[in-house]
Amino acid sequence: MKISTVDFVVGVANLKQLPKTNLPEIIFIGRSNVGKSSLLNKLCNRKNIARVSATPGKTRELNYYLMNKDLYFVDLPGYGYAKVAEHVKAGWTQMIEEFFHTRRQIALAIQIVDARLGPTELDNTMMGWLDFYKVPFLLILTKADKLPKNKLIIQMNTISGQLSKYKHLVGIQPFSAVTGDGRIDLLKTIDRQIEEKELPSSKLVTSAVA
Ligand SMILES: Nc1nc2c(ncn2[C@@H]2O[C@H](COP(=O)(O)OP(=O)(O)O)[C@@H](O)[C@H]2O)c(=O)[nH]1
Ligand SMILES: [Mg+2]
Repeated sequence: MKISTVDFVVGVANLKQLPKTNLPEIIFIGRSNVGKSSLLNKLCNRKNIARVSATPGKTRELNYYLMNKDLYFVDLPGYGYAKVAEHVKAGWTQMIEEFFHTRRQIALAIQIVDARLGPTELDNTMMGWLDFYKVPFLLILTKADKLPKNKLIIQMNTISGQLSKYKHLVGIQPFSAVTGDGRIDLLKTIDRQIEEKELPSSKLVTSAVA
């Protein structure tokens, strides 16, 4: 995929505001400060597509970006920010779970974790939901530039062993927003998942014609 156009569409604070389209969606998930905005910007080769909030952890919106006029990148709110009130966290939790459960057009969820730390408890909770609701997901180890190559390989192997229980995990890939390493592979995985998502309906069309 070559990204030619990026248009911000809507910030969804309530699932009733979700765009009423069938375009495939790629969703980006991670705790605050993991490097989600940097990854999105690097992926799109833009300086600042991700809207920056003055108060970290305060934006509770799912930000929809229309890519090349034919798919959405969805930036989910970062979680794990300590200063967020419990009732706000609970409301958000419910909304995200319902989103995973009902949004059929999600082609891939990209779960972003720090390459040095691996998944935290909250990241594991998130991946547990994704797996439960049968959402295909990819684990990205970002800030990979902060680890020497051999350490990165060991980390990938260790984490891959820990995640073998998940049925809907499609892969584990390193990424760096500083060097751009992993960018092409990530775009390839996104392409592949969109193709797979579109297969069932194109099969239908073919058999209807035949
Ligand atoms: N070395 C390095 N630093 C990164 C990388 N990605 C993000 N950062 C830094 O991590 C901090 C948080 O990044 P940001 O993208 O704002 O995180 P977000 O809160 O998840 O959107 C910033 O200081 C970034 O410069 C990376 O791949 N490598
Ligand atoms: Mg951010």
